[in-house]
Amino acid sequence: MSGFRSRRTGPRFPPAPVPDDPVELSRLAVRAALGQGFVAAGVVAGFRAEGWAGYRAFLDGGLHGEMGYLERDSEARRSLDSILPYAKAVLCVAREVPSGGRGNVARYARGEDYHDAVRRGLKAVVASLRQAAPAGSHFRVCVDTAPVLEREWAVRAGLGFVGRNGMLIVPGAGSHVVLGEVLTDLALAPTATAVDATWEKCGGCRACLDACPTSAFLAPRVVDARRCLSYLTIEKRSGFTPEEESWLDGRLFGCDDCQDVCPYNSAPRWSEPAREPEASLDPVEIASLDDPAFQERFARSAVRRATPDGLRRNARAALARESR
Ligand code: B12
Repeated sequence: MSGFRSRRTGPRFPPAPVPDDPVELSRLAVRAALGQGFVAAGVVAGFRAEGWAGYRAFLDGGLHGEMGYLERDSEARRSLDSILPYAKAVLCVAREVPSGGRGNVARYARGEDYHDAVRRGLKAVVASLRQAAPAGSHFRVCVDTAPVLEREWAVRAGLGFVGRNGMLIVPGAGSHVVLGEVLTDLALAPTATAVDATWEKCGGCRACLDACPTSAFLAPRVVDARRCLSYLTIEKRSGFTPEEESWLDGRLFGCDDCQDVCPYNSAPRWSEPAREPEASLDPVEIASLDDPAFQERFARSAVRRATPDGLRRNARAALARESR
């Protein structure tokens, strides 16, 4: 969930030599990723996004609201070579987010900024790969920092499937994971068999669709971001309409409701208040936090994404609700 500057680089260097043993290199990449604590890892061979038409339909429907960067970088998401010239394969990883109970900050944003944690792990993986890969190979680490359709690539790498709530669900771990990738111009071997891109693994369950407090799902997997509390509290830059404000229910950053009711996400249940201090922010304190104090407080937190104005706006909405 972040804006980025698209790097529309043209070819600047010769493509990587063909590796002697692409299967062994892929195995090494996956082993190194699991060794870094990622809960799932896999390699896709390819560079064209197959689900781009669905992405385009999301934009054409205006479902992205004020997230103009999604429109600006739309074309770049079609193909990974818009990010890394001659890209041929992607290593995809998933990292579990902190566990915890109810708070006014979504779980993925608690504790260390996941961008930093995932990037650190992937850089270590790249260091191992470099030792085994032919000289002249190139790698680019992405953690929601480049125009990549991360969920699609993760599915194609065999990490899991996309549930009705639109989330990548890792069997055994659930959906409370964040994603990252290493793009490379090395011709790595795929670690997953042909993708079983069916959406049927939710069976008849519609818990997430029914639990969404704002009815943001237009259909299974189709989120109207303009109604999603994650968008409203993190990405929306303008003020709230009275209706939007009435939806927030005290949330200050993000929303996990469509994940917390999912049977693939077992314990701990969301019913218990979280013990971790970073699970909840004090709206009184946040409403009066000035810009430098915000920057200092959230320097190493994903909460920074909301911007000082946005987070103060959310805090004011929470306080207005308390005083009603
Ligand atoms: C914009 C964005 C948002 C927007 C829009 C969300 C949405 N559903 O589209 C808002 C602000 C609402 C949002 C909210 C959240 N987000 Co967000 N978000 C993104 C971002 C930057 C782009 C997503 C996007 O392109 N959306 C447009 C739709 C159309 O694309 P899509 O969701 O990827 O859906 C496509 C795929 O599912 C694809 N697909 C799926 N399976 C397969 C299989 C095959 C074979 C093919 C071909 C295609 C395919 O088809 C769809 C159409 O093309 C990504 C990072 C990234 N670069 O991808 C993070 C990301 C999706 N967000 C993430 C998170 C954690 C969240 C929240 C949980 C945060 C929170 N707690 O508040 C919520 C969850 C809301 C939800 N149910 O989706 C994680 C999701 C991890 C996961 N397990 O899936 C990501 C991947 C960031 C990361 N690096 O970890 N987010």
